[in-house]
Amino acid sequence: AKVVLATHNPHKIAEFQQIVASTRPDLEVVGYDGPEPVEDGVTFAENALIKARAAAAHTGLTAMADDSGICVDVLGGSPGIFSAYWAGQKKDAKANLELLLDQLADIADPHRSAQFVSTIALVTPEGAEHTVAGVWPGRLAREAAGGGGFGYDPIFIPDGQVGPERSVGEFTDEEKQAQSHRARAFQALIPLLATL
Ligand code: ITT
Repeated sequence: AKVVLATHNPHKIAEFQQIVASTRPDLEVVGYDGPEPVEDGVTFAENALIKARAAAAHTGLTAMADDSGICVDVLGGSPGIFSAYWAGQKKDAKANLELLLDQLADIADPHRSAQFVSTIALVTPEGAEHTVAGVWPGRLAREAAGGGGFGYDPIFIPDGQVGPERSVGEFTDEEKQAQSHRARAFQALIPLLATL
């Protein structure tokens, strides 16, 4: 089967290609360079559906879209759906994570618990729609570490690590793709892909 991945974020394309290669190698994932719809939903699922619907309509193919972000408990789930442009419309990853660290600096929260969330929408050209979600629990580091991944990876420390704790920025691509929120959401999507 062939699925178009409705994203303009090259990091997401690379990550999905690795995740799919190790779990559903028969699935052909192609990129999307069509028009970008306005993401005016108020949940990850709504925004993922908006992106997947636009790509399915534009290409006539089954489309998959990821809407994702980091949700910080003490901030009531923010940045959440606003993660990509937390520090402004430029989508500057370094400015975003620095602002988030600044916001946490003045708050007494010893745990700094947070989670990465990925919601994947799957939309067929016939109009069938599904959404699935994956969550990666952890906490925010005090400072950025590592140059791997993208976005908030250098300040996110996943739970359940054996040995010295590292940020996702210090993970290898293989380590990240084996356990990320995106990989977890894709696992939940696999049974639905079987029907394609
Ligand atoms: P598309 O809408 O084109 O897919 P986008 O990057 O704008 O690209 P989102 O609106 O879903 O996508 O925003 C996701 C943001 O959440 C992303 O830009 C990062 O800031 C953050 N994020 C999501 N997944 C992440 C990950 O695996 N590692 C680090 N940060 C992540």
